[in-house]
Amino acid sequence: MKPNRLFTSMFLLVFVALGACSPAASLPDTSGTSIPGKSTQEVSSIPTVEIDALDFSYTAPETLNAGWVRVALINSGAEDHLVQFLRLNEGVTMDQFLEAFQQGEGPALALVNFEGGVGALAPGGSGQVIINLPAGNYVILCPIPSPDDQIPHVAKGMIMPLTVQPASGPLASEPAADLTVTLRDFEIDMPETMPAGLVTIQVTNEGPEPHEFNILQLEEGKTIDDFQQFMNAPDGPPPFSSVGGMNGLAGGSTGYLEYDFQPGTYVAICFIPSPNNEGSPHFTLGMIEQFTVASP
Ligand SMILES: [Cu+2]
Repeated sequence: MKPNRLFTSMFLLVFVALGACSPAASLPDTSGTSIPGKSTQEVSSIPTVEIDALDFSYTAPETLNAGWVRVALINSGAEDHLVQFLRLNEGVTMDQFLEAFQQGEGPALALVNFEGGVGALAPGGSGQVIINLPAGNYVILCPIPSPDDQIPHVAKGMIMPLTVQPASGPLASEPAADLTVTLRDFEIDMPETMPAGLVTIQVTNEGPEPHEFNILQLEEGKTIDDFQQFMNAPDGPPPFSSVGGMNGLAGGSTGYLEYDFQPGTYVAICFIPSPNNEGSPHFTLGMIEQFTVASP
């Protein structure tokens, strides 16, 4: 190829690329304006990190900046997945964490701080949360067991180290919320009905144990009793599907769940085990609520 020909091709490429981009670029930026009373600038100034969940690994950046960050998870796998951010305690290495994990969930969780994440999503699902990450060494992982062999995904490779470096430049401000959900040992304090459509929910954990606000959508006509029955004695397909939520937050911390509610019946639930109660999951101790989303 002659030099002038190359130049022409490059020019054409750039021209075509610009042409393809300009219609989108000239559209007004509508991101964040669908929530009344919310400042667009505030929403758009929070950086977004995209994480892809696969069977059984993550595609995610290795480094993030400290501060408020929007975590957008897509489940590209064939099983349910979530992403939990765990900050390793000062001086704890990933290897030490993995070693502790061999001894059980309890010893491993004693070495980390729960920093939130996106709750369990069915295959093809997506969800997003806004969490405030302090600088430090992290792991992200999925503890969900496979339905066929009951082996947790984390043991199949669904764990990844991640570094959160001290922020440089201005910090994004904390988002504004439309609704509040409060978690504590052992209850979920929340409205009995949620509005249809896009809402930002402030999720605060008053502790002392770590808690999560995971959301399950019940099949048409099913109730929380059907859910309980299934958990006690699984028989046939589950009467619910996993539709995201806020994953584990340490006691005393707050995160935000950006959620687009469809009409239906739901269960809010915390699956985190309690070390003070023989490892019983929190929902068996009271952290489970049914709620509805009415048609708009
Ligand atoms: Cu809990």
